[in-house]
Amino acid sequence: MTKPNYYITTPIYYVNGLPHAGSALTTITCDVLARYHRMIGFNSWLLTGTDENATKVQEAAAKAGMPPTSFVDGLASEFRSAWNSLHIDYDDFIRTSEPRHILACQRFFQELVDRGYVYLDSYEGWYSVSDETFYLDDKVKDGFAIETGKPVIRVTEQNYFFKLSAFSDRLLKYYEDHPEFLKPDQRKNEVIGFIKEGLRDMCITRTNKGWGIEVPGDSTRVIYVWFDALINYLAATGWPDAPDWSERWPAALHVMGKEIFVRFHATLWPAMLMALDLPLPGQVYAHGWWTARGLQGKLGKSTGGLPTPAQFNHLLMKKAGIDADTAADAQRYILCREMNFGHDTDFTMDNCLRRYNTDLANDLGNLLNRSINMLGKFLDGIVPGVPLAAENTDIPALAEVVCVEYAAAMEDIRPNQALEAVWRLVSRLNKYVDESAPWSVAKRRESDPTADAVLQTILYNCLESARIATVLIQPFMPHASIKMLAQLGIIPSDQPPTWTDTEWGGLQGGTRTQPPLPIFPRIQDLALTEDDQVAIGLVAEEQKTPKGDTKPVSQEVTASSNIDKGPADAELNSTAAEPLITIDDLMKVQLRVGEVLAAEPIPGASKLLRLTVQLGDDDTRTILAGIAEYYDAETLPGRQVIVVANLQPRKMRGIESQGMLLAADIDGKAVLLQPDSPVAPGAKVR
Ligand code: ME8
Repeated sequence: MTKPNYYITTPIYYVNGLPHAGSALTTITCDVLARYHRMIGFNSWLLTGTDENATKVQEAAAKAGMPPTSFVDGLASEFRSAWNSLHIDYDDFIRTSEPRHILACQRFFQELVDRGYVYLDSYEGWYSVSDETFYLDDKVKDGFAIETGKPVIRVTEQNYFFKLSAFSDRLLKYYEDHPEFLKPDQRKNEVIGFIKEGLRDMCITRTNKGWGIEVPGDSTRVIYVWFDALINYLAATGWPDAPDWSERWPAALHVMGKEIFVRFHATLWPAMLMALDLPLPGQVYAHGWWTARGLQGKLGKSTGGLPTPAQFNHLLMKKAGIDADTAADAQRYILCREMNFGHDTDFTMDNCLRRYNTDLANDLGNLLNRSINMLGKFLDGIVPGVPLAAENTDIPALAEVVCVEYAAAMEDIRPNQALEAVWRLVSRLNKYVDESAPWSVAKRRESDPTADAVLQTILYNCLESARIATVLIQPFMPHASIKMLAQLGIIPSDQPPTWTDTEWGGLQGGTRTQPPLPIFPRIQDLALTEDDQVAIGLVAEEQKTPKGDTKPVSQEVTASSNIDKGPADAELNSTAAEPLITIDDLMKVQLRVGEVLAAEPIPGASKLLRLTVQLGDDDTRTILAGIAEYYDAETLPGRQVIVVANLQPRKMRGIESQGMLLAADIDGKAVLLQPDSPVAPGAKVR
C-alpha cells in the first residue's frame, strides 16, 4: 500500500546573516513533524532553503565587500551545514538563485499575465529593505514602518501589479470552508481583519539594479522578492514541467514565524495559487517569536540575543562534557520544549541550561539509569517476561494516555505539550520507583515467595515506560534515542520506530540491557561566565566588562532596553526591591477570589486582554490584564483568579479596569495565581 504524502516546508531564510535560534526553531519543528509523520506511516518530505534575491542580501554582500554571488554561495552553505549539524533530515534544499526556481518564477509570472491578473502602473509609496515590504502612507510614521519599526525609503517606480484585490471574497470563503487552513486560530482572526480592511493590488516588481529574477520579456525590472520567494514551495516539486510535480503538490503544511504569516503566507500566496487554479496547501501555521524581556519585537539578526546553532552546541558540549551529536539533540529538545508554541517566548540561555539539567540530566537520565542499574543488580541485567499482574499499577494505562496526548499535541503543532506529556510519564515513573522501593522488595525475596513477581513487575514497568518514552522522543532527539534504546538492549535498526512501537509490551523478556552510561551528564556549573557569553554571541568581545563585574545575560538584555512595556506589563514584571511594609499596610490590600466569566482580546493592544470577572453574586468587574501573550482568551472563562479588589480604577485604551490580577513572574512570563481548589467567587484571600 502506498503511504500518504506529508510535504512540509520551512520558510526559505534570507542569506544576509547566519542561522540562529529563531530559524533553528522553525527548522527543527518542521524536522520533528516530518519525523513524527514518518513514524505514524506518512511519506514525509521536508523542504528548506535560502532566499537569495532580496535587496537586503545584495546590500549585505556590498557591506561585506563581496560579489553577491559568492556571498550567497557562502551563506547558503552555512545554512546547510548548520541544519546538518542539528540532524535536520531535509529531503530538498532549494536556493532561489537556482535555475529550477528562476524558471518556475518566470513561468508563474507569465501565466498570471496571460490570465489577465497583471497590469503596469506607477507605484509611489514606501519600501522597507529590512522588511522587504511595500508600505502605504498611512502605515508609515517619521520614516519608519509603524508595524515593524523598520526604516523605509520613498519609491516612485513604474511597476507591474498583481490584482490581489480581486481575491478578497474568495479568500474569506476559503478560510470559512477550510477551518484547518490557517492556524493557530487567533492568528486566523488577524488575517480576516487584514482582508476586511481592504485588500489592494500588490506591486510585484522592482527596478532592476543588477540583482533578482528578471521579469519575462522586460529586463528593466526584477520580480519583487516576496513574489519570487513564495514560489519556491511549488518550484521544489518540479512545477511546471516535471511530469510528477502534482504527486507532491499541494504541501501539507507551511510553517513560519508570525511576522510573515498574515500578509504573505495567508493572503498573497493562496491568492497567487487561486489565480493559476492550483490547489492550496493543507495548512499554514505561524509560531510566535523568541523575544527578550523588556525588548519589543522579535530577536533576530539585527538585534542579536540569539546564539547560532554552532554557538549553542559548543556551549552545551563545554558545560556538560557531551559530544556534538548529543549536544545537537539536546539543543533540539530545549528549543522545542522552551517555546510556548503559538505565543511569544522569552529566550534566555540560563533557561536553556536549566532545562537541560532538570529534564534531560535529572528526569530522563535518572529513569534510564536507575531502571537499568536495578535490573543489573537484582535480575542480572535480563528483562523479565511481560509480568503477570502481580503488582497492579496505573503505569501501563498512563503510558497509553500519554501516547494519545502526545499524538494530539503533535497533530495540533504544540511540540512543547507533546514533550510535556512524555515527561509526565517520566516523572510518574521516577516517583513510582520511590514509592514501590524495589530495593526493599528484593530484600524480601528470601522470605516472601510473591516478592520475585512483584520485583519483576516493577522493573518491567520502569524499563517498558523508558522504552516508550524513548520512542516518543525519537522525532526530537533522533541520535540520543538510538543510544537510549541500545542501553535498553534494543538493537539499533536502520528503520526509525513506528507508532506500533509505542504499544505496551514491546520490550521482550530475555533482553539483555547494556551498561547505563549517562547520555546527558549533569551540568555542574550553570552560571554563564563572561567568556561563555562572548562565545554564544550575547556579548561582543569588545563589550566585556572588567573582571568581577559580570551581569547575567537576561539582565543584560533588560538593562539595554528603553522600551516602555505599558502599565499592565510593568505591574506584572516589577521585581524591584521594595521597602518592608507593616501588617497594617498589608490589611489595606483587599484580595479576593474571582471567576473569569468572559475574556477577549482588545483590538490594537497586543498585550492586553479584557476580562469579565465575577467577585461574588453582585460584584462583576471589567479587568484589563497584560497577559495576552501568555494566555489564549478562550481558555480563561471558568478559571479562578486572585484579584486586588480595592485598587483605584484606571483607564487603559479607553476602558476602565476595575482591579488587578495577581500573577507570578517567571522570567518575564506572567503565570496567573489561582486557589488550590475551587472556592466561591468573592472569597477573601488572607
Ligand atoms: O522572512 N523567533 O526570512 P528570514 C522565532 N526570506 N522565529 C524566528 C525568529 C525569532 N526571534 N527570528 C527568525 C524571511 N525566525 C523570508 C521568508 S518564505 C517564502 C520567505 C524564523 O531569514 C521564523 O521562522 O527573515 C521567521 O519566519 C523566519 O525565521 C524569518 O526568516
